[in-house]
Amino acid sequence: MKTQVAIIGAGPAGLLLGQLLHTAGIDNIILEHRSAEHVLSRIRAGVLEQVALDLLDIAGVGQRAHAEGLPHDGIELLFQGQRHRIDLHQLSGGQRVTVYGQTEVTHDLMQARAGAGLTTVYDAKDVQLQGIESPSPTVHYVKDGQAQTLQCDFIAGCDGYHGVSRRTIPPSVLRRYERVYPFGWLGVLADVPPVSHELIYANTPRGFALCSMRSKTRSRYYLQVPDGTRVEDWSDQHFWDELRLRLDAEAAQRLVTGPSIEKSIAPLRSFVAEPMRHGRLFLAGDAAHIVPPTGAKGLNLAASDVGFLFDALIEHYREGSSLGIDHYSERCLRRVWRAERFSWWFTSLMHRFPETGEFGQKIQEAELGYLVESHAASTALAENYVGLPMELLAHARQVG
Ligand code: FAS
Ligand code: PHB
Repeated sequence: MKTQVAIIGAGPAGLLLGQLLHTAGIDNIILEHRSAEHVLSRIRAGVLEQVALDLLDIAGVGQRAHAEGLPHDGIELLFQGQRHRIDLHQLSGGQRVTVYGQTEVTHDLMQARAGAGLTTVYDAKDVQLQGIESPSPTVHYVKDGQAQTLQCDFIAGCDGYHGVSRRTIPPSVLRRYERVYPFGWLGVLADVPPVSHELIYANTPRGFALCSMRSKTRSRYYLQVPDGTRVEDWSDQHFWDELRLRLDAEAAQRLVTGPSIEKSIAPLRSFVAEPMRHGRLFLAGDAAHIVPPTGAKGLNLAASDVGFLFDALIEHYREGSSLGIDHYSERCLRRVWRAERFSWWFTSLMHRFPETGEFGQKIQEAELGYLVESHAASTALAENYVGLPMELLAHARQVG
């Protein structure tokens, strides 16, 4: 088989890139090593920045996100038993975020791709990338026991943190930056109405909690749990009881509980691999970077990487220019590191770090008290949370 762009991974990064390239008439094939059902079964991100919504619109798949997504103008910070609203819309000069689950984004992109008759090879095993430093790289894989080869001009490594793409960049070239946190997030999805119409981020001496949602009838809650916690040790009742202990009295009283439809633990880490391009291989999304989900940046960074790559590939194929390709890594990493900083800062502010003891808790409460009283500090939080401006996308916008 032959294509212009081989995309490794059918998560949000790979599917969004495939749909954007299709709108520009650039041929692409996606190789995914799991089934479509498995990809859709993963419960992950819940908050979209405007940039991500814009890219879904350019890809022609934004309709449901606009119709069913929940625009959010603010979030609440809970500490010392009190909730304080951060007016994102007012502080960011009119911007907002949209609550729309990653599962729905993935579903919409899968449906659009199938509708366009584009090729996605699911259950593609033993994917290997070769010749990434040559002008005609190849991808080898096994499908139904048969060895296959895909020839292409470029490879987009959208295969997440555990994928094969990043590992194909020579160790002498790749630089890794990482911080692993001593805790994870125990998440529960339940068909119960959200405790509040906006997200509540809680800093408590018992640990962090987050109250989020997927719709007006489906809620998503998270509790900070120590490293090594096993999900089987947490009954639904244990989860709801602990969540109540981390909420203020009004929210604890309003909380509606019910059976979990999904329960899992996500480890927290900050990670960046540089460069995000080597030869004809481009890394995008979790393949290149991981953020702790506190700042709701993971999915949104994947979208902005894809926006930069889409812009660069259009420029290459339409104008024969390599400017965007040559600057891809630098353009992505500038935005990646700012999101890494914000996610690290917000995680450091909101979570319990045993090693910093009572003094650390008091310092966090002092910073939170200053933050909610300071217009400057709240503005800094708001403009990072809604997403920093992204010098888009001259070529991309012409397509959309
Ligand atoms: P993904 O990991 O989503 O997709 C990569 C795809 O590549 C997968 O389908 C995988 O099966 C496939 N793949 C892997 N290796 C392959 C190979 N060798 N060959 C072919 N295919 C291969 N972000 C938030 O903003 N908020 C959250 O609350 C949040 N929660 C998260 C919880 C968990 C458990 C995890 C792991 C991440 C979470 N994230 C969250 C971040 C998450 O949303 C990512 O940012 C997002 O999935 C990134 O999308 P992709 O880059 O497409 O990577
Ligand atoms: C979610 O709804 O899954 C979610 C929302 C905000 C975050 C992280 C996760 O910061």
